[in-house]
Amino acid sequence: MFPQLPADFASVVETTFKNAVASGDLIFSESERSVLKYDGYTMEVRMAPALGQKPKSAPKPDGEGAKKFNPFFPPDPKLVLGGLGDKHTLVLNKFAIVPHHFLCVTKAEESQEAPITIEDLRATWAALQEPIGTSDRTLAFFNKGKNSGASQAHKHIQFLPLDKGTELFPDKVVARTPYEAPSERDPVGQRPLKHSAIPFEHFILPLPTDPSDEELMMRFWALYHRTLQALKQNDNWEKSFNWAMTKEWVIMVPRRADEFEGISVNGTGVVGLLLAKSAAQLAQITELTAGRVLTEVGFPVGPNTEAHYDY
Ligand code: B4P
Repeated sequence: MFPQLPADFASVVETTFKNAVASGDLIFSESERSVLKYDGYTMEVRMAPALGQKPKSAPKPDGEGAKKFNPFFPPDPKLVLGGLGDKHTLVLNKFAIVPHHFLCVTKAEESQEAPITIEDLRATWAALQEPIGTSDRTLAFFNKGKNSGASQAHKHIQFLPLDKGTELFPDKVVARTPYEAPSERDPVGQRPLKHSAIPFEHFILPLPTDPSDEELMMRFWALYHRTLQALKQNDNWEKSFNWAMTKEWVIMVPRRADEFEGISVNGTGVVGLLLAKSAAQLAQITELTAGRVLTEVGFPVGPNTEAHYDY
């Protein structure tokens, strides 16, 4: 059912990464991690000053000139890690701040705005299965829409090997309310969970260890319905959101802005892994608080309308 990762995937990633950095085909920027502690949760900021020099890359997915250059059609052979099933190719991120950051791009020329398919979800699940390098698990993330932090218009899901010991706020939620087999009360795990101390709107569902197509798709759709509802309640019709996933959970966060006071946020940010492109920006996030930044680019936690979702 799930597509097969290329044989010996973890070592293919390590070798291709090493060679691409050495040849200059991959630009790796050093970064420094800071942990911000809040009441009930922690967040992290990676400060990568070299990224501040990087020109603002491609136009927005639906922006003028979005057709210009597509780095994923075809991807640079020096960065390719192999195929994943019939529909996807795995490729290293050309501008990484975390070693072995890779992407899963569609083989066909498909838009980042196109709906997520079961093939995309199967590929995502398959790519989460093998730990890479010294990491013990991987975070998948997806930026959808012009307010989500996305800059490339070709459909791509990103994969970030997490440093050992990284705890993300959805981990806490799922530790308290682990996956439950479907029941009459909740046939497809459709009632999303929230972290009580997180100030911005978010929807989380725990995942089973060996999900079926239906379990993956229904969870994705359950979160998507809440996300659309939140956007509608806030009179926002852009349909921008971030979706992120580990082997344990899936989360969706509706978005209203790409950045706040110059601080850009993508799918890593909404799970608590923020990016600062200068020491000044790190100080700014510390002063504003991560929760404030994330509420400004997302929405404040909304009213509970769960009754609407009983099928
Ligand atoms: P998008 O979905 O379009 O946007 P993004 O991840 O927010 O990256 P962006 O390009 O806006 O860069 P930013 O300075 O914010 O993703 C496009 C992806 O394709 C990116 O990963 C990009 O690097 C990659 N890409 C572009 N051209 C490519 C090519 N020719 N071949 C292969 N890949 C190509 O952020 C810079 C980088 O830091 C991004 O990779 C971003 O994902 C990552 N990042 C941001 N926050 C992070 C965090 N907290 N921890 C670790 N990494 C983080």
